[in-house]
Amino acid sequence: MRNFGAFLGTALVFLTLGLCPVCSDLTDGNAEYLKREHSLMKPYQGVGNSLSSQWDFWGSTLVTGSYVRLTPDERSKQGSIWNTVPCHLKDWEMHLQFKVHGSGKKNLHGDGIAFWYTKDKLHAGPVFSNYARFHGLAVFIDTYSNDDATDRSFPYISAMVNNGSVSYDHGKDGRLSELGGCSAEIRNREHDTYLAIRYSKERLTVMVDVDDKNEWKECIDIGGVRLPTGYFFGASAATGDLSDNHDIISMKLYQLMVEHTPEEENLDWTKIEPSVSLLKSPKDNIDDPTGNFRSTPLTGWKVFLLLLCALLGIVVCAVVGAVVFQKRQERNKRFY
Ligand SMILES: *[C@@H]1O[C@H](CO)[C@@H](O)[C@H](O)[C@H]1NC(C)=O
Ligand SMILES: [Ca+2]
Repeated sequence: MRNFGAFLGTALVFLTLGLCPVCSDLTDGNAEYLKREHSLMKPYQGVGNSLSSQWDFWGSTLVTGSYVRLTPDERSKQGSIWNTVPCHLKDWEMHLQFKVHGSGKKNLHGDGIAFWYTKDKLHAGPVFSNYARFHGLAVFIDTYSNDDATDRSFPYISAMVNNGSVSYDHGKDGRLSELGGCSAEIRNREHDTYLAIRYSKERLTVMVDVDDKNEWKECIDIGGVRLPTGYFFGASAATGDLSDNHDIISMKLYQLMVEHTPEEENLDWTKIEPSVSLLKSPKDNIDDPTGNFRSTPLTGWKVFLLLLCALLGIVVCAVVGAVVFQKRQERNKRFY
């Protein structure tokens, strides 16, 4: 039996080792790498339409001491906020703290918030109040299902990379151009809701933290994404016949310390065309019934954890089996 104990102990050590890279997966608000010139934080000093301002705002956007309201809970409002400093970091992670709330009942509210990393800023249009043929990255927090035929649950978070050739289709909730997505209950929550968007080494990862558990849950994770440096961060929101308050509490940008090869360093990163090399075309996207975490491959540690769980299961069965066998033998001895 001692051997089983030792085996179990070893397995637990491996389990802990296996989990550690997961714990430290995302930047843990390390202030050292916080980039103030790309961050928007209370009390929002330097927000406004002055020459020295690092953030411009447009439309219905209202800046108070505790939030930046892109739209109020009123019909036909459009608002946005844009970082005026182009981002020259190759590897970054944006933490967006937001709040979507309003008096509308279930499914009678809209339209949501979009996060942007694009060539142009303050370019108004029909996509959550921004330009539809944008260059760069968009992450949509879509609270209203425009497509009647949809089987997915809203609010729905999705990502899109565009080189200006494709128009986001609002009537289809952008389904034809999306790279991946997940459903998330983000509306009228009592606690804080967060979205993390990480771009590093051609990999785009979107995580959500909306259940007040202080942990990131994976929403989108895709490779082969190419984005240039020198684009602008922004956020925008719009209301139509239905409405909501769309508030940004903070946008915190962290620099990720990542090594690049000399060849990569010598590239002119400002000349990169936004693109995605997918194994499948985004148009082939079909929903899985849960609408969750699709197109997410099993990464190394997940496979490892699965194997480990299987192993632990076998160990537990073996231990229980051995104990039962021993007990039975003792009982048998007493009988004979
Ligand atoms: C833009 O993307 C489309 C497909 O999404 C592609 O066919 C086209 O070549 C791209 N244009 C440039 C300039 O990269
Ligand atoms: Ca929609």
